[in-house]
Amino acid sequence: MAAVVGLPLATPSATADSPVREIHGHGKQACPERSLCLYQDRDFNGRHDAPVWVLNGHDVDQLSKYDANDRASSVYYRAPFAWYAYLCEHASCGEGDFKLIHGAASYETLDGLNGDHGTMVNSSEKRVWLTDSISAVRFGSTNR
Ligand SMILES: [Ca+2]
Repeated sequence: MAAVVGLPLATPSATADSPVREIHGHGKQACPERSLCLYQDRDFNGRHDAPVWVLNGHDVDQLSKYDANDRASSVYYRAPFAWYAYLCEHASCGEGDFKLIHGAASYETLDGLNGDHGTMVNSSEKRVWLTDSISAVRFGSTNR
């Protein structure tokens, strides 16, 4: 299987050109295919509808632009396993904690995950607590 390196993971269309759109819902089934979904609350918003920020595969250096900074508490990446993304503590994925996730992965909490600290080219493994902390998401290769 070919690796996806440095390319958008979804083809933008005229009606879906924003890298982030906010929907309301709960459960993993609320996440559209080929999307990375950031849920406001734990356990994919539990049993109640709440904000879900849907990312379409384009890097987002500042979730604050979409009123989504430091707000996500669970994540589902509804995509093939070969796709991957970095959840970052700080804007532009600068120095700080981050977590590499693969397509099909889901995390009902973002607390105490095995992640990394540093920059994406120079980091060391550590446990990360990313609940209400994610500020940026990068997709694809680190070689960009
Ligand atoms: Ca943050």
